[in-house]
Amino acid sequence: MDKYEPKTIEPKWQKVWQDTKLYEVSEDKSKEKIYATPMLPYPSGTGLHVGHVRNYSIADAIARYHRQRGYNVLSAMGWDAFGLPAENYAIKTGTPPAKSTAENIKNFRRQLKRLGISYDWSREIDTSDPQYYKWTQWIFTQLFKHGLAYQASSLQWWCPKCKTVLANEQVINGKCWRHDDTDVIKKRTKQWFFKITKYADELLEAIDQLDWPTSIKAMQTNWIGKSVGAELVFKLDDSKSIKVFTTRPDTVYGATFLVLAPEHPLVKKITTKEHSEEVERYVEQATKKGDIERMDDNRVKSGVNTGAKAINPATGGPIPVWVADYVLMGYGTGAIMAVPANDQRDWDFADKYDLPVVEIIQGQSRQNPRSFGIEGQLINSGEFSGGNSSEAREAIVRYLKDKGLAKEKTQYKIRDWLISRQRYWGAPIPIIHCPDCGPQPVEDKDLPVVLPEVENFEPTGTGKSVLASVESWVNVKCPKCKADAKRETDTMDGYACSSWYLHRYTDANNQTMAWDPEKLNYWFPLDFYFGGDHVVSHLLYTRFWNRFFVSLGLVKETAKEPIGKLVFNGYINSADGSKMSKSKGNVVDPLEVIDSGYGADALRLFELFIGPYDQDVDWNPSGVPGTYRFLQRVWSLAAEYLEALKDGPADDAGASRPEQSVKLQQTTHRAIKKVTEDLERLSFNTAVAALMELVNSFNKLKAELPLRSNLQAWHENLESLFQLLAPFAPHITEELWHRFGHDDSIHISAWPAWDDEIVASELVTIVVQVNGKVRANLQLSSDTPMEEAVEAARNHKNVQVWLKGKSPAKVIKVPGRLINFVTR
Ligand code: ANZ
Ligand code: ZN
Ligand code: ZN
Repeated sequence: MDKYEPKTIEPKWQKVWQDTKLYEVSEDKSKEKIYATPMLPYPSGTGLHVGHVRNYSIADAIARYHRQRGYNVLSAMGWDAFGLPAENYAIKTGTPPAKSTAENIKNFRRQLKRLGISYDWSREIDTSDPQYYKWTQWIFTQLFKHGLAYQASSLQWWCPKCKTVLANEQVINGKCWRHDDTDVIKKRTKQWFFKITKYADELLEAIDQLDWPTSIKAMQTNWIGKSVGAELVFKLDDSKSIKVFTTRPDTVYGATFLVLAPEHPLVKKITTKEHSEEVERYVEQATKKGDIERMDDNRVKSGVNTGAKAINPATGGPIPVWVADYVLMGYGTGAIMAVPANDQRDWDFADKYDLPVVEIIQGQSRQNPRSFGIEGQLINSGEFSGGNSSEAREAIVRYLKDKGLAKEKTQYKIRDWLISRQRYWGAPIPIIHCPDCGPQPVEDKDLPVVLPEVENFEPTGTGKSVLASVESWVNVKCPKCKADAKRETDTMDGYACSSWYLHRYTDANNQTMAWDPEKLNYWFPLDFYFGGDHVVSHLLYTRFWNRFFVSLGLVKETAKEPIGKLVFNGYINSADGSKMSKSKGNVVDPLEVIDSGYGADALRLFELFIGPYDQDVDWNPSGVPGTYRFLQRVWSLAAEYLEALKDGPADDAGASRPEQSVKLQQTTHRAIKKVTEDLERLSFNTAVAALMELVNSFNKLKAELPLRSNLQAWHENLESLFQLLAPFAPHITEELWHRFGHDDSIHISAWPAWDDEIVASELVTIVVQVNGKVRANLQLSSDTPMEEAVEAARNHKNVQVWLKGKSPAKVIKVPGRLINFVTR
């Protein structure tokens, strides 16, 4: 047979699959569905690298495995096409983002098609296509009409390089997510928000039942950050009071001072004259620091006294009010009651500035080292002394509540989702500002609001996008009163577009609505979602929007959570462990690997073999040559079989060895069980290892069980191997499947089944003697009946030689151990 040549067979099958629409699906109610798709990529100028390929290989293995199992499988691809890099590239080169993006998409599509992934390409989406963002805008107007999209002025993160505001989720360790060398700063601007906080509790509650990795669930839980506590009131005088948020109202008797955030509006009003200069100076330098720095608990604390005093609502005594930057304005009320006896930060602060400490938990001061944040028996706490702190919590709040000095309060860390960007390359926010009617949503019939073409992409830096300078586009009539009005000139951040593409895939070509709920409800929720990023952004936003869609009746109640199993893969770093990036020139291009002759199958196989899918790994340049050699071994086995088949059955067909074919069958069944179970638990690397072992075993067995004398057995077992390998290496298996005589695709053939009895049965080695001399060893299943064993032993070639045509006078049998033919 010819040689294994991926470069001829891969394009051939890719074309056949496309021509026969093998992976295109519709809502076939007679079949069970699996919706399994990877996160859509941002089509960067760099193209795909082998890190992306890991994600797609994993996703495709799962999709193909289920397709072989008979499911109706939806897997699709699209482009998260809006975004800053295209715009920055336009600023540098003058190439319009629409043009460079289209080119990048073309490149990505070409790369992906060369990988032979089983997408339903008829559902491909492009978030920058007006036919798509028309519906992104429609969703915006729906959110607006339901009070879930609003404009507000607030201090927001701003990246000086991007010249735009950022969402909290886009600030990583105080830097811009796109510029890890650039500190973000706070700027006061008027921005658009989506009210994700309305769903905070629901989103939090549901995390528990998600079939997601624990670490990812914990990250979302912390991001939402629910704290149950109370708001306590500390009076300054008859007209002024300070509200604090605390999770430990039970420690209020130990609150020996208050601390305001430097930005707190009361700071100016309550600071006494003699402290004002010092306070002003402190506030000025404190507000320049980032929250990240300010939240660092290991930092030496600093602060200043305002000179003001407030009344502790529990003790009735006056306590000093300080200002310190470890209290953040953006959380709770921006003020705290300091309980140095039970809070480390407050302790450090009190220690430094010599402020009083009142013990409120029994025995705490005797502990060495002193412990903070603990519960225990209350002391110095008026009528609550003697009780347990956690049990007294509610009672203390009730007691203060009766005096009008407390209320229960639940606080969340999550903030509303900042969505507006002062950038060009995004979906225009479909709002018209009317001087009389205020902001009005663009009417459905006028959607999409198409992004106008411009010549100069440079952001103005004034806080407005370049769209503000396109007068013909900006000036419109108010949809309500028809007076002169102006369009909103901000665009939506790309995360809006990607919050509903999973919905769009289910009805990607619908021209009259975002999707037909009937179609969506067939596919939703996703059974598998594959990605390795966007934990507190996309994965949270999509959950939020989906709940909103449920409330509109666009998604069924039972799909409130849109994503079933989240398969969160690790990264692939370059061989030296550093991050792959264009600037470092260490990006491994999958096409280069494929074109160097190894092919997509070897690449994909290696991406799965490289290690447990959820761990970060370093690229190994000798990996693909290794999996390529493995595929060659598979090819050679098939070739040998096909040669043997051509030659016809061997003359010595009688030499066929049932005991060895039992072993062959058992080897295969064990591999089927192993690969299936590994796939079910997403252990791709061990599944591939099991296939490699299977091929090694076949090669060994071939010596004992010649192909030519056992055509039938080998045919069946080799086909099982192909079917098991098909989800990982779809081209070579398709080719061999057809060479073995099939007309239909292997990918819709079947998933091989195993027989537990065959898998479990023990093989025993039986020593065969002729006249007391060892002449053969037989491997038989332990439950082989003795007559069959004797028969097999007699038929063994070497035994026949020594029997010299005589029939034995006596047969000595030791079950499971020995057969001795005695001829004299
Ligand atoms: C008194 C107290 C005593 C506190 C004690 C803790 C332990 P989480 O769980 O993160 O919600 N706090 C409240 N607002 C703050 C702000 N704007 N900046 C910095 N710290 C703030 O934390 C709530 C606790 O963090 C609150 O409870 C408050 O300190 C502090 F033994 O109040 B606690
Ligand atoms: Zn930036
Ligand atoms: Zn109007």
